[in-house]
Amino acid sequence: MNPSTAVRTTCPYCGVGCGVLASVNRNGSTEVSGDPAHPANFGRLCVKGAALGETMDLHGRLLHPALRPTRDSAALQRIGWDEAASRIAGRFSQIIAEHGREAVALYVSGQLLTEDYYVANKFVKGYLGSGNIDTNSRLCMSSAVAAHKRAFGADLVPVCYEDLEQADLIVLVGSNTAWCHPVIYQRIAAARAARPSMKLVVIDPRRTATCEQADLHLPIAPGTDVWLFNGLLAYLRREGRFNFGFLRDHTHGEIETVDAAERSAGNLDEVARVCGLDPQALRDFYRLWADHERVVTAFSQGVNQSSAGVDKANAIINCHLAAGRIGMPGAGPFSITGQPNAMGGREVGGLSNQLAAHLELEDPDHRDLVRGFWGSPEIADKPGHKAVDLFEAIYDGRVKAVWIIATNPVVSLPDADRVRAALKRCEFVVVSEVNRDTDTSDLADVLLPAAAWGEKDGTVTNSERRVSRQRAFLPMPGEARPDWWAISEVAKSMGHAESFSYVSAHEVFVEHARLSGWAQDRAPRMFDLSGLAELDAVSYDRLEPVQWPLRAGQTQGTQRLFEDHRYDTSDGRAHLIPLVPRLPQHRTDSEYPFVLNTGRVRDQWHTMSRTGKAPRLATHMQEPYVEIHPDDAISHGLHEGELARVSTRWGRCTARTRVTDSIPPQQLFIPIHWNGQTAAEARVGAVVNPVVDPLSGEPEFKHTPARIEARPTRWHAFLLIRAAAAADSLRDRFNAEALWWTRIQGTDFVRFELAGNADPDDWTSWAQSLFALTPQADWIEASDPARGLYRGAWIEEDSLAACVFATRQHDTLPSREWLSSLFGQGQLQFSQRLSLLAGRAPGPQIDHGPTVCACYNVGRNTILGAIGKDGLKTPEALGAKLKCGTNCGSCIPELRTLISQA
Ligand SMILES: Nc1nc2c(c(=O)[nH]1)N[C@H]1C(S)=C(S)[C@@H](COP(=O)(O)OP(=O)(O)OC[C@H]3O[C@@H](n4cnc5c(=O)[nH]c(N)nc54)[C@H](O)[C@@H]3O)O[C@H]1N2
Ligand SMILES: Nc1nc2c(c(=O)[nH]1)N[C@H]1C(S)=C(S)[C@@H](COP(=O)(O)OP(=O)(O)OC[C@H]3O[C@@H](n4cnc5c(=O)[nH]c(N)nc54)[C@H](O)[C@@H]3O)O[C@H]1N2
Ligand code: SF4
Ligand SMILES: [Mo]
Repeated sequence: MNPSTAVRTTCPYCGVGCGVLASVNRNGSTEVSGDPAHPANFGRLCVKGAALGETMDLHGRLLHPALRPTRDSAALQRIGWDEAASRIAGRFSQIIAEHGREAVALYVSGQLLTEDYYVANKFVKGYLGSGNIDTNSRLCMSSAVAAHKRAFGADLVPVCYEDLEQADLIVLVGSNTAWCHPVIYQRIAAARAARPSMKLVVIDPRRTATCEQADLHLPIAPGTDVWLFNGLLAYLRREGRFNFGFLRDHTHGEIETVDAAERSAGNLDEVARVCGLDPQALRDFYRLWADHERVVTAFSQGVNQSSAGVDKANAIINCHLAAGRIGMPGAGPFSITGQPNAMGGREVGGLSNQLAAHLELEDPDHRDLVRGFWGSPEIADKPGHKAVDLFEAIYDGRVKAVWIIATNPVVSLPDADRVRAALKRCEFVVVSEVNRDTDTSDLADVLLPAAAWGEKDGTVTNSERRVSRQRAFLPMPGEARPDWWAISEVAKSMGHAESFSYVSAHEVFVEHARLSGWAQDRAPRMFDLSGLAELDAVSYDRLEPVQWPLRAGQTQGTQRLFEDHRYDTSDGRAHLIPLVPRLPQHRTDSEYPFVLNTGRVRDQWHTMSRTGKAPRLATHMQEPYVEIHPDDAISHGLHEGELARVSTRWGRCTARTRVTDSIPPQQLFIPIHWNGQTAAEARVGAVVNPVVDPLSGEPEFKHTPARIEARPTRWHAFLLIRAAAAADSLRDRFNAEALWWTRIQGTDFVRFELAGNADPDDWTSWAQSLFALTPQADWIEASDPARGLYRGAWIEEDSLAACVFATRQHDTLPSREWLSSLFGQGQLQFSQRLSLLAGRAPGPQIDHGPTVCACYNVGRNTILGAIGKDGLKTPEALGAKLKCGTNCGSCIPELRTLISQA
């Protein structure tokens, strides 16, 4: 790639917000690399970022606005944008006229750009006059938001990435940083390599890849973090580590908070018991924390996604305030944000209980200010529904029309089958999507095609308050348009032409920046971007990454907050919050004896709408799985690789068993990514309880009582097929036959793993009908019905077009590796044709094992061989020999684990 002609943009995945250089090759393919000049990543990318180029094809894209003529129809009817906008405006207006403004809602996303988000929020709060806009950030960051507001008076993240490098101790709480924020993890690893005295503690029930670097891992009992940090607070006081000068001058609430901590967690051994920890390990952690002035306590979903999520976050913040470890280099509490623009959404007020620009919905003066700024006819005067409640209101008909933008709630909300039922009952569902088929868009009455990453322009804000540009480098395909444009069209159609006449993202951005500085004298607040309010289009286009606040007249952003120890509370002090720990609402019992935990895998992003397209990313974790401890596997008769069914009071799902002692007994873990497009029965949202935190409304995704059992199956199979389009229709066929399936994207083919409860009447006709073969087709097969064995392959013009292998036991199927490789090579050699039904290359076999390094496709067995036979003992040595870990570095934690295991 030529860096001088590449477009500088920002990665569309996680909240690290890495700078990306993107360019389009002559053949139309996209090439990406890390932007060395971006201060979030200095040229690094993780494997998801590095594989962006593989996700850009238009297969499956929604390219035109469309209507679904009836709810059950699979076929869509193409319409124009004018008609789409006027239909939406018409239905919304009609429903509001009949049922009031509370009967319509928008449900949006932390993956919108700030400009989209700003327009959505302005439309609903200022022009529909309702608080009914909420976002998937409710599922993600809302507990941190509420905790920041309680402690600091506003949603403010004090620290920056450099603080992680300057810290002497980093504590990661409920964060699988190595997989979910890999470039932050790489920065931590590099800082530790340069300064080995730096300590790392990980607090997570599971032993994740993140623990590989840790000096100490505390496998905390799920849901008990408030005890742990209350205990730390009590310990700090006992050990004389309070900063009394800081407490006196800059905080409020110390006495009540310490009292509450002493009462609930004054006895260390008792805390260790409740948290399921070894008392000595707990004491070691408390001592480390007490002894290191420069400590960053970073937290993520193990904290936020809990019915005590806000309290967990405040318990952490309390300790930092008591010790005065905030507003200085290398110290502070740090909520690591998930989505690329979780922060931008909070700035514009995208949650149903916020207004805009850190102004408060429930403050009449603030409402006046914003209404005045917008010149809007009305303004929301009470909070709208929070996400889980919103879908409940849709279910029972209080909300009759919903417009869903850039999120997939039928997969990602808890009690997801009820969410699907709610949308089925809803009178009018609009979905703005990049993709035509998602579990949510399947239920839309009107579909609007959105411009995707690389096609749209705007800004995102990362975890350290840094605003970066996303820049377009591709034309918008078909009639896809940016979301801010689509929302403006509908607003215009409802009679608000003057207020939504934007012609570019730039115009929206400067309005947002102006509002952030608006009336700072009357309503002072730390969030301020007014230094960017005068940008012209050219300087907006050239905008360099910058951290807010950036006040009018300033040219430099602000790296770290609270260095002057002024907070956004009414008394200007930071507030310690007294906390009474409580257990999750739903506990395990004899019927549901396991705690089900859910989260992410290294190489997939959420509902896989983009990462699912990249063959490289499919190699690491290929299928939906459930992690279970070996003792539990034995007592439940479950074996590695078998299908297991997990049931809860809310639903059930099926995934492949992974037996591992990285998860404690009586706990299960299932990843969130698989959905109705990529697997049958694997939507984990369907089994998750809909309990939420009472303050933030964030769901308890990490804790649902569950039971597990083997899923009965008569046969297992895999199928490989060349044509992607044919693969799409197979999915419907498998669903109709009630088979279990999962779909895996390969380089030149699609693979399905299958399981069924009853044999087909005739394997040959079943297999041939999958591919709609004519009698003339070149089909070779071998079968042994008595043993349930069937193998068939379709050869077209001398190359492999498809094959299917079925058997009784899943572990007696041949490796998929060699067969997969045949799709890339064109014509089969004669010897290959002969070996086809054996499923193995002619000659001796090498089994590389499951992929560890996705960039260079290096398998586990190959790595173990190099460690054992060649005596390689470092990731660097392995990299020098095998290349693994030398591109994006995402697999280095796993390489270290393999080295230590060997
Ligand atoms: N590869 C990848 N990266 C991503 C994403 C993705 O989809 N894929 N999504 C992005 C988004 S939106 C988000 S929000 C972030 C999430 O990033 P993380 O929060 O790091 O990821 P999770 O896997 O959801 O959960 C983190 C950990 O919390 C632990 N945990 C569960 N219960 C408890 C508990 O009671 N206490 C403690 N201390 N820990 C607990 C889980 O075992 C899990 O390992 O990742 C972002 N990055
Ligand atoms: N069980 C369980 N559930 C969870 C979690 C968990 O840990 N456990 N985590 C929760 C968290 S933290 C999060 S953030 C959510 C994420 O959950 P979702 O937001 O539902 O997941 P995505 O797959 O990212 O959905 C984004 C959708 O927007 C589309 N899209 C992408 N770009 C654009 C665009 O520019 N415009 C438009 N209009 N559409 C676009 C994509 O194609 C995709 O379908 O999941 C939550 N759900
Ligand atoms: S860490 Fe990876 S996913 Fe996150 S922004 Fe950077 S490249 Fe993208
Ligand atoms: Mo998230």
